[in-house]
Amino acid sequence: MTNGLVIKSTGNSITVLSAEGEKLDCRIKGNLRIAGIRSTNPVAVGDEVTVEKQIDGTCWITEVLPRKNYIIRRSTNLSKQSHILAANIDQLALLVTINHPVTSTTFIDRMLATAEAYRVPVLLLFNKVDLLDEHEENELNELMSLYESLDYPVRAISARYDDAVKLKNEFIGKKTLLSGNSGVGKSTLLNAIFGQELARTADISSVHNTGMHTTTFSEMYPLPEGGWLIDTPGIKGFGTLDMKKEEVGHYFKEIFRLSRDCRYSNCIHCGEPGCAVLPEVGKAIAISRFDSYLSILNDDTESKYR
Ligand SMILES: Nc1nc2c(ncn2[C@@H]2O[C@H](COP(=O)(O)OP(=O)(O)OP(=O)(O)O)[C@@H](O)[C@H]2O)c(=O)[nH]1
Ligand SMILES: [Mg+2]
Ligand SMILES: [Zn+2]
Repeated sequence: MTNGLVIKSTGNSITVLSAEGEKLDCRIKGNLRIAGIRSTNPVAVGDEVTVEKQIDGTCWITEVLPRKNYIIRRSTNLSKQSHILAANIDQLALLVTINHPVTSTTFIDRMLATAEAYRVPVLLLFNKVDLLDEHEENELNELMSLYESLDYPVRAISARYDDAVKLKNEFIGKKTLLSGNSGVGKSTLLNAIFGQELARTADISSVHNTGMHTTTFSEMYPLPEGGWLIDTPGIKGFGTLDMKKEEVGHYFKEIFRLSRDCRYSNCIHCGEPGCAVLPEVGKAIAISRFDSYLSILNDDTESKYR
């Protein structure tokens, strides 16, 4: 028996880095169950696990140690199946592109709300700024000041070019999950930070192909200076967690702040008397943020966002 860290998970095969520094190819014991979570992957990258080594060399994961946190997603809102992107992370680096592909504000806000729910700090990285025309640059500036005003650290970068190296300090000593839509440049950023082609990235010629995932499994890479970067497949749809309606507003910082002055403690800010939030939409609350809030609140169809 040994303890280890799950550093790669492709679905059927799981790589565990043992406490002794050995990489073990592991399988999951059929009766392994994690209390309370129904997911397609009971073991995720970032998990601390116990491994049992058979005499014939086969390694079985027999236990997943309690998680500090995890980022989970449901592939669609209607499906009950969820997938754990990573566990025990210190930071979520959310890559966003204004164009090629377009990242919707709904997607950004859903990710932010999820991170808030698990109290995971977020670093917002606006990538591919080299591609922006004047109009898109204005959009970038608007979004950057919006999220800055909400106290999220934001950066504008071009991962394909060298300035990503300047970001390295943000990652040292932490387990960071790289996340965002497919094609936003997660693997490109990872390679830039490490200064070598560790992860496969999309061909330059296929930048405009949407719907194709280049990274198909999660893997974590150790930084020589300490810390880990976790590359994940791009997220398309993003189902929400099982939040109670009156809870959703807790994960939008500015809505939460104002909601303390609502007359009713279970106010969902949809026209209740004495609501302190609704009158501030378009003023202290950006319309795009309130739209995202409403989209989570009314999460019964799955077509509204990507
Ligand atoms: N112009 C420009 N292209 C970039 C930049 N960053 C990444 N790209 C390109 O965008 C494409 C997609 O990059 P990837 O790193 O494969 O994207 P990904 O987020 O890992 O995508 P998935 O693995 O499918 O989730 C590649 O052709 C990259 O070269 C950038 O800063 N500027
Ligand atoms: Mg990738
Ligand atoms: Zn209210």
